[in-house]
Amino acid sequence: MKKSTMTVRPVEPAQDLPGAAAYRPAPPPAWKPRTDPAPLLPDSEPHRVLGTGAAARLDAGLMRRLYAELVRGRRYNTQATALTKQGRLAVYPSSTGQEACEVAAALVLEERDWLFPSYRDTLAAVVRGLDPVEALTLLRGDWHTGYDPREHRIAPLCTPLATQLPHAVGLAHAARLKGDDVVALAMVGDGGTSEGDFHEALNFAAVWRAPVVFLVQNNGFAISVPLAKQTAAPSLAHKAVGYGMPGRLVDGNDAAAVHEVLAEAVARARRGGGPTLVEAVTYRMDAHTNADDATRYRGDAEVEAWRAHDPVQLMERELTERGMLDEDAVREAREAAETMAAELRERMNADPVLDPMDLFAHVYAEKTAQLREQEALLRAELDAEDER
Ligand SMILES: Cc1ncc(C[n+]2csc(CCOP(=O)(O)OP(=O)(O)O)c2C)c(N)n1
Repeated sequence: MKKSTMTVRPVEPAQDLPGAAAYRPAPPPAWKPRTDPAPLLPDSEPHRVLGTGAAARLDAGLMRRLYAELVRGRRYNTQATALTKQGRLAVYPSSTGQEACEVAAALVLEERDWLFPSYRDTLAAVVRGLDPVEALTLLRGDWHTGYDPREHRIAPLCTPLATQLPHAVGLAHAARLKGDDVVALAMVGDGGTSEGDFHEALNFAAVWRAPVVFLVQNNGFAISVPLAKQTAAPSLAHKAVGYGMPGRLVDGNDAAAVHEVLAEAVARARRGGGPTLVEAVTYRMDAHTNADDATRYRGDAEVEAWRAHDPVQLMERELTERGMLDEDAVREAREAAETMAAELRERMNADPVLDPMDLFAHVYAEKTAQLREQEALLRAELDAEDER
């Protein structure tokens, strides 16, 4: 076969073709991050105050108040849990082990601010001033909320995960538009951070610089689901960076540290600096609720390791060592807690007096014809019952 003498011409680069320059895309404008992510990143270790030199700057009055509320809070948790066993309370999601977060969150707010708790945060509501029995009406099954949210500026204890977060953002944003000096603090669990509402709330809050503080209590579990199966993020506080707000990590059992970090975040929100995401690393010492058996998904060793880092003892030790708390003050705090528990027992042991007609209250601003008809029927039945 005759050998081909044809030479293959290399393909000319496009720029050499006539007119090619016209099609060359313009280089993109120089890219830079829209915000410097460095100041938004959480520290590599949770912030601690107790047991460190930093405790020297503590305000004695505030620390004693935190301590007294921690003692009362622990007693509230054990008493409410006991009431579930006595059939006086349907369900109680205990915050034993998490009292530092509950107490600090409540005390850091001004009266004009708003607290948005989840179902685990009854204690925060009580520390903010809500009547201890009213705080349990939902969990006793009497009422959906059981208290007037406006009275103490405490939104209803929220059972659907993370739905309280967009509520908090909406309220805070509206307040800002109206020129009201209000900060909203919303509490959520580690499991709640996987909800769409968490994402939407944080995104909206950051874009509009809403005066909100998001407090995530990372207590290790969402019922039986451990954090490792909940997120692949380096920490929950790191999630803040993606929204453009600062993320802060704090030891959630150190009430002084939680108060300090939250106070900074509240001040930032108040001066128009926008929202902060705070992750408090803590541990749920009790089961998820009285309907859960925690021994099925976690070992005793883990629980015991956390018992050695107990929020009430941490504070008591620090204040005693610094001479800020004497035996009398400890006894006083314990006695006040016992008095509260005795009153709670007594009041919860009395059967609630509920009016069946309340079924029709608070459903519609203007009742429908059908509802009015049903209301009249029930009224007639109840009157007939009374006459019998
Ligand atoms: C939208 C929604 N999905 C599922 C549930 C059921 N549920 C109740 S508590 C819970 C776990 C929540 O864990 P976490 O957010 O970590 O809070 P914790 O109970 O530990 O305080 C789940 C899945 C719910 N209440 N709401």
